[in-house]
Amino acid sequence: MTTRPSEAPSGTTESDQITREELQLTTRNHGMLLEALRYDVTPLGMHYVLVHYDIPAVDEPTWQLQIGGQVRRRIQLSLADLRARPRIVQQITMECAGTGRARLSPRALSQPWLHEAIGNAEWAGTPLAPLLDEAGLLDDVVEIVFTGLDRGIEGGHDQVYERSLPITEARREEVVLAYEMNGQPLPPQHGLPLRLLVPGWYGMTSVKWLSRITAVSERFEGYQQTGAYLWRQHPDEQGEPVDHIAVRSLMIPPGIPEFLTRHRYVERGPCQLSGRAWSGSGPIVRVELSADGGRSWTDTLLCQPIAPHAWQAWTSTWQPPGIGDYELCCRATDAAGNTQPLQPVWNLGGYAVNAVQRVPVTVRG
Ligand SMILES: Nc1nc2c(c(=O)[nH]1)N[C@H]1C(S)=C(S)[C@@H](COP(=O)(O)O)O[C@H]1N2
Ligand SMILES: [Mo]
Repeated sequence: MTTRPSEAPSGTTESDQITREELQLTTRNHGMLLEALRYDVTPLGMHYVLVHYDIPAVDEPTWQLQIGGQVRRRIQLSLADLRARPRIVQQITMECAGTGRARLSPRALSQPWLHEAIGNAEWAGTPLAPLLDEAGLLDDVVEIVFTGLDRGIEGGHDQVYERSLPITEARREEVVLAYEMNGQPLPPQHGLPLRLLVPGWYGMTSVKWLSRITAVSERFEGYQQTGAYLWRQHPDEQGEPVDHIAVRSLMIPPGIPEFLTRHRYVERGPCQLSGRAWSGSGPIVRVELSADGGRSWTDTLLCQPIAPHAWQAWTSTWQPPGIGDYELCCRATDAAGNTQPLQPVWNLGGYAVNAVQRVPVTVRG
């Protein structure tokens, strides 16, 4: 458990208001509209998008993936070469590690997500492990570094977007280099022409606009690895890397919204509720529902996962006892025994804030 600092640390804001910089980020990046929880596979364009810098310009005919570093044979592959390799198609639920950040105070000045940085797409690509075998990793290799084409400045330094994975993670059979999303070539915002996908890990691991894969014999210390995505309370703390997706559930907000506040109105009578739940330590074993802000809970009907790394559907019929105001919450528990907390747990970067969703609802006569 964590405590929030008495003063806002630098790079954070205590304001309830969204700052100009946060607004700028949220108009570039977008979440998935919660009503899209109704689709098993998130339609193209509705999946959340997060782009740290700019979407890079890619010349597809000349684009090549380079595999090198501590390997016996360097490999270069065109998109046609990659498409000619073994192909797997899998549904993967992705989530940004910053989901829930805007529920914290003080909060890190970054993308101020509430709940919606999620999506479940059908990705097609070629498995990474056989490519690593063909390149032949030297004995002293400890990690694989994935480099994107996008550049920017972050933490006061020029950056290319790069992240690494330990070899055992990089070799998991479901880790793929993806060139299609929902049966279409990757859209520019999702990584055209090629991206890494690491099911079960938060989104920052799944490097977009992939250009280089490098085997290294020392732990990678790039900014996105050691400067960000750390669970910590103070800036001078080393912190714990944020990696696997924390257990979470969401509901489709019922009834109709008031335009500005998005407060929900439902008519009197039985109310059908449904949503999804997922975890990087899945599957989900239980989803509960509360209509009194988390004081009492009832089990919902939970479906089996469609695929090992896809979200699971849940449904429940809520019988409001009468007209009035209610606060609906849903809470998931995964196979590893993790349950969503009732209140957000503070951390400096605002990562993995998986507290239960709260949906205020008025039942009308
Ligand atoms: N090259 C590159 N890869 C990246 C990013 C980026 O900015 N550049 N953003 C990461 C983050 S933080 C997330 S959450 C996911 C978002 O993927 P999506 O936009 O396809 O949903 O991509 C990851 N891969
Ligand atoms: Mo992210």
